[in-house]
Amino acid sequence: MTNKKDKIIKLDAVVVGAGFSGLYMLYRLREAGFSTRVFEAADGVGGVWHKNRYPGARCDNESIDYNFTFSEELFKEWNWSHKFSEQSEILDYLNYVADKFDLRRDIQLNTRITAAHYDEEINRWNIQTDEGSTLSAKYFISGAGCLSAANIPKFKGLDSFDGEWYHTGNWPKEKVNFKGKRVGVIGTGSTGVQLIPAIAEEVDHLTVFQRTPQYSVPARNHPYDPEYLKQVKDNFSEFKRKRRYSFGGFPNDVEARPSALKDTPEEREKLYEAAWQKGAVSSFFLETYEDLTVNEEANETLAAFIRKKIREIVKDPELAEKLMPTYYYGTKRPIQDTNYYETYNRENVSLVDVKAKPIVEITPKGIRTTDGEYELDIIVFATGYDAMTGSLFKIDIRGKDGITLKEKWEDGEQVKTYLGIATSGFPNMFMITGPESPSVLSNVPTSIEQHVEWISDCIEYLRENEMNIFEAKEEAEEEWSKHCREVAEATLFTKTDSWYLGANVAGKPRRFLIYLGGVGPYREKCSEVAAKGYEGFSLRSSLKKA
Ligand code: NA7
Repeated sequence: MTNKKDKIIKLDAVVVGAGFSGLYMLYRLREAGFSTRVFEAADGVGGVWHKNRYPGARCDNESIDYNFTFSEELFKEWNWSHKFSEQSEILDYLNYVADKFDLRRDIQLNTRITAAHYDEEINRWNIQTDEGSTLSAKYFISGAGCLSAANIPKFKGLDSFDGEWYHTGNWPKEKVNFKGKRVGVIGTGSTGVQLIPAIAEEVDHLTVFQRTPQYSVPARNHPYDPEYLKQVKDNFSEFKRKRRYSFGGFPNDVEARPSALKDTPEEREKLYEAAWQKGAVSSFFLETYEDLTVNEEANETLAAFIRKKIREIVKDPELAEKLMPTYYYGTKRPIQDTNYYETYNRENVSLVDVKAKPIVEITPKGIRTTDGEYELDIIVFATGYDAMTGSLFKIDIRGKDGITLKEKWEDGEQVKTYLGIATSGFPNMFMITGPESPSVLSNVPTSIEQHVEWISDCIEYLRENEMNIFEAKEEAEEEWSKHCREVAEATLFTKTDSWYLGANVAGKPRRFLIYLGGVGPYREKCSEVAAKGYEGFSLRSSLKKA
């Protein structure tokens, strides 16, 4: 009798994760004739959209932009209900994609990839899963996502808590009953800002534990006008082209003005007010001024505008001061909301400043700060993710000479990738929206489609040219990493503690891991590299046939 442990499954490609990345990667590789299997730890497809089921969860990129464009038919037959879709609608969409393209037969759910070791001798990846399977693949592809490894701060005493606790990124499928409960929310990032107004009405009392006050602008979400959707769909090709070659991965038609400092205070006020009334982060970022993230003075004009709005909305001036952000606007993940600041006018909502009075421990009854104990029935951790590298480090990935990815990137002086797609020493391993690509500072589905298509084309190229080893060259990644850092350092992004820099996770090295040169220019760079026979990568043939 054989058991799973004895049987080695041989495949062309193994893909981690069944979110946007994994679904499309599977589709492309299967279409190209490669045997491919996707492994997903959760019990359904959808990636972060399967797990982020917390109340208020929705996308803050516009729905018509936040989807796939590889299939015109798919794009045209799916109808988004609102400008900003809620989590369940995006999850329905991804399930629809899985069904439409018959993807499920090659997706193994409830299965986590625990290890992936490159065997140089046979030029294959040996892959282990948590249910005991061993796989052997030519290509190991991560679609694990940039924001999927939950960051639960290591507070003393969490195990002793008598109530319920949840992290927003692993929200249960069953409804959490907040009615009549004393609830504590730790964290005021984009998640906390969505969740807080969504549960405030239901709870008995809500205590928000805030470390950094945030700038947030109104989302002004609304149902889509069918006429608008029709127009976009009728112009699909142009829409797709614009989206792919734009700076942020959004096909934005409104041009920002060059500098906030060239306008008079009255002109600026008028522009900011119009953006505030229109709503959404994109109205500020893409449609006001180009120098907001590179010039401190320009940035302050918008920061001051939002602070003024907070003072107008929050009735208690002392509370308003506690909510006052001071960092450079946009250098932490920009946020949009529905009634966030308004929620603090409610009688049953209070704010605790845990920067001034830090959390000391979780007790059986609640949370103790240096100021005293807050008794709670439920604690919600809206404390974000070990971003960019966390999901990769959860897998024991080993390249040549048994070197782990963590050893190469974290114990070495710097994460280094070439184009955020591959890293030297790890042949035939690809990362979809990996560190040092535009990833989370772009419209992510646009970036995912670009990476998936590039990777799939590359694997086809290797097959056509009878090569079976693909590896980033050290000098190319050295140069790319340096370029990424230089681009980032010319902005204000590196001047603020944020998860973009890993500053939210205790002990994580502080490094900016997102390419800020823009989606369009980045796409052109990747295409140029491919057109030159994958310049900067080493392509060869191993003696043994893989
Ligand atoms: P974020 O943006 O990382 O926000 C996490 C929040 O939790 C933020 O306010 C943090 O404060 C706070 N935090 C983290 N650790 C602690 C500790 N130890 N004590 C108190 N407060 C803490 O995560 P989100 O889930 O909101 O958003 C992540 C992305 O997911 C989002 O951008 C979307 O792209 C999807 P800090 O600001 O670090 O002081």
